[in-house]
Amino acid sequence: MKLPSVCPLDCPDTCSLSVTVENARITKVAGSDANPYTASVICNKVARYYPDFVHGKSRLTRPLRRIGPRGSGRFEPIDWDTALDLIHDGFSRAIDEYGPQSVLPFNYAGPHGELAGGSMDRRFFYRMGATMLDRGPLCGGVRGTAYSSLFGPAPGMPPEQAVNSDLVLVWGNNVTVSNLHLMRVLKQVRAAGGQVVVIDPKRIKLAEQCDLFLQIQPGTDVVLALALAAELERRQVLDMAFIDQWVAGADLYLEQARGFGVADVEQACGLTAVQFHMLADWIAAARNMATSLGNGIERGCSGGSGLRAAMALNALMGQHGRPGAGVVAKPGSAFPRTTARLQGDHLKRPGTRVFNIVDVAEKLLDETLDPPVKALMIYNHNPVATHPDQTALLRGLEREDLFIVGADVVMTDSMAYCDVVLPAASHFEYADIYGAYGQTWLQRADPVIPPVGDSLPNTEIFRRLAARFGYDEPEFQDTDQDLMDQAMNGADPRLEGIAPSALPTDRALDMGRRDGAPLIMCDTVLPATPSGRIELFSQDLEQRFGCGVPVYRPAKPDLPFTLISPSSAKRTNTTFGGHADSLGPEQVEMHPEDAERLGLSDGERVRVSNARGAVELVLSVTDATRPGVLYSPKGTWRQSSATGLTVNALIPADLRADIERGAVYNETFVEVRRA
Ligand SMILES: Nc1nc2c(c(=O)[nH]1)N[C@H]1C(S)=C(S)[C@@H](COP(=O)(O)OP(=O)(O)OC[C@H]3O[C@@H](n4cnc5c(=O)[nH]c(N)nc54)[C@H](O)[C@@H]3O)O[C@H]1N2
Ligand SMILES: Nc1nc2c(c(=O)[nH]1)N[C@H]1C(S)=C(S)[C@@H](COP(=O)(O)OP(=O)(O)OC[C@H]3O[C@@H](n4cnc5c(=O)[nH]c(N)nc54)[C@H](O)[C@@H]3O)O[C@H]1N2
Ligand code: SF4
Ligand SMILES: [Mo]
Repeated sequence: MKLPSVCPLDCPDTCSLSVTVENARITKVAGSDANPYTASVICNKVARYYPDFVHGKSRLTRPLRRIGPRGSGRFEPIDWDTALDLIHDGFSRAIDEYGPQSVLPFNYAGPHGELAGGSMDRRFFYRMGATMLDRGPLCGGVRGTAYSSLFGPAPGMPPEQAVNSDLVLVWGNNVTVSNLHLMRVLKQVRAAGGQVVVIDPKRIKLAEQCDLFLQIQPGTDVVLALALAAELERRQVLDMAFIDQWVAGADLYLEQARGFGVADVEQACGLTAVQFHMLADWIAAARNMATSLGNGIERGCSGGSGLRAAMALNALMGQHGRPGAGVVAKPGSAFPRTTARLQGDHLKRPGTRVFNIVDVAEKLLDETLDPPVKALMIYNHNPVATHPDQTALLRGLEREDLFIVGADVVMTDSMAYCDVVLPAASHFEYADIYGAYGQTWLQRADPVIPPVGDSLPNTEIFRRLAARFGYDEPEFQDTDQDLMDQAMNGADPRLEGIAPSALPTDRALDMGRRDGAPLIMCDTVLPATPSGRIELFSQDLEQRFGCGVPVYRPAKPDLPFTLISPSSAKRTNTTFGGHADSLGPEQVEMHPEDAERLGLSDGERVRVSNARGAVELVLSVTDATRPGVLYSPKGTWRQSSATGLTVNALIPADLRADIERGAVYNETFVEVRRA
């Protein structure tokens, strides 16, 4: 039997799926054409690993109680009532002695369904008065604020629209790995004679199929983008009429840009003057330029500035207002989400403290924190494997006086630290409604199999927890169907009069239009900033972070190599990290010149280290990376490294991006020797 579903993983594409089910077991996962953007194509990892993720030996099927030391993975099964009692006891002990803010929900965005991602759980913790979490700094927060500082909360160009472009800048976006369906659009652009430029420290697959590849030094995008603005001004090719009408802060911006020139690009970015001028020529000549920015740039000390400066080029060149001219970004804000209603924002207690998610390890280890964190609930998240400064987080989780609850679909490095582990149902086992963050098609899915073992969907886990805590308000009585109807504005005409909970599962609905017209910035969509223009100077960022215009504040290297750790084709973050292809040591790529100097050869085990820790990896000698830059994909599990630590142990938590104090994964300085 083939049934429709949707991929819930943390991936911009949110594919529609066709799932083969035999005897209540998933035997095959393939793409479907319900979503015209993903059009029956899915990535290999989902096809290859999902059936085993759902039914394999790592799957959690019963609630568990820890019987061994933290991290040992020794547990005994218990029933749901016992689990709920233990959680009630643990949280109540903390609340009675230190107040509700001593409880911290520690969740990120594992499942991207609106219900599983954040609904009943948020209501539960808001009602409790637990400490709140600012989750953006782990991922996306820098890029999000960078975008809204220019455009406000308005959608950018949906990815399909870039077929109308004759120049596409793919900047810090590993398309074939993490944004697969943009490939089709880029192929169409090139087939029509357009050009694709890739700006990335690594020669990614797309770099071999593009017209110009700029292998930039990590963290220096802001230098390139500011110098381009100054060069284009010098050539007198800026679109002054567009700037007069649509742009605010261009004077202050250009004043900053004039401080950067081709010599800085050569020195900081490691690019040649020929490359720089070629890109300037192409930008000057483009009829419709689209800029597609991934998350690579945000994970550097000047990441927010790099993103803003890259986006500013379209504004200065008048590259908005036409199909195919603009910034491919924030299609997610096209969905008629009613998140405050779904998550019960009215239950928030004013004055409750908010932690930056990247600070959690530091908070757990801070003996002066008042109130201290005494109870934690980890769900939709595998922080041990994904946070910077892994050893600090592990030390925090080892605190014997800390009560830790976890909920996940599978046993993970983080679940191994919990006192009570709850088995979560996978999205194949519950109904949910799906927006997306990389495209504009609204989807819904019904369960395709019953819950495996005693697992329950997140919504039901928190409904039961609320009941156990005596929270009897109507917010905790809502069914999943009610929640779906509260997740989106059912009155939006694009829903065609269908209630969100009744949306078809074999067809996606297009949110990429307003009043029937395509989304075009400075035409059908207006900048939603205080000035109503694209703001190249941001008052807000000036006040909060001292960078009203983009600034270059690089980290100072204290070791010979810069390590970057972006997406892997084998995993989504850590998801599928327990499957065969990820069990062995991960690779680290090094340039042949560096390998020769160190006397290292391809395929041998190396130890990559700094003051924070050491990781064992397998050396891959390749000129796909720059001299001095190492590349090792994120998301490995601890078992993959002989040291029990992953690359995240090397990443500093005290180095932060210029805006939103975002995590800096890509300016990690390390040394390498034979293992
Ligand atoms: N070195 C390095 N580290 C990074 C990054 C980097 O670039 N380099 N990037 C960062 C980025 S981009 C991100 S987004 C973060 C991601 O960090 P995480 O959110 O920790 O990563 P995921 O692997 O997506 O973890 C999600 C977990 O949710 C679980 N899950 C899935 N569905 C459900 C459900 O319905 N219920 C429950 N209870 N659990 C569920 C999954 O099994 C998985 O264990 O990592 C960051 N870490
Ligand atoms: N297969 C797969 N897909 C994924 C994920 C995954 O883990 N695996 N993760 C998902 C998540 S949570 C996210 S947030 C997205 C992230 O996906 P992307 O937006 O693609 O982000 P990254 O993979 O972090 O990095 C993208 C590219 O930026 C480059 N890069 C690194 N540093 C710099 C820099 O300083 N400047 C420039 N110009 N480029 C740089 C990297 O080499 C990489 O090629 O992907 C999602 N999709
Ligand atoms: S991970 Fe991304 S590309 Fe792969 S099936 Fe899911 S949404 Fe599609
Ligand atoms: Mo992410």
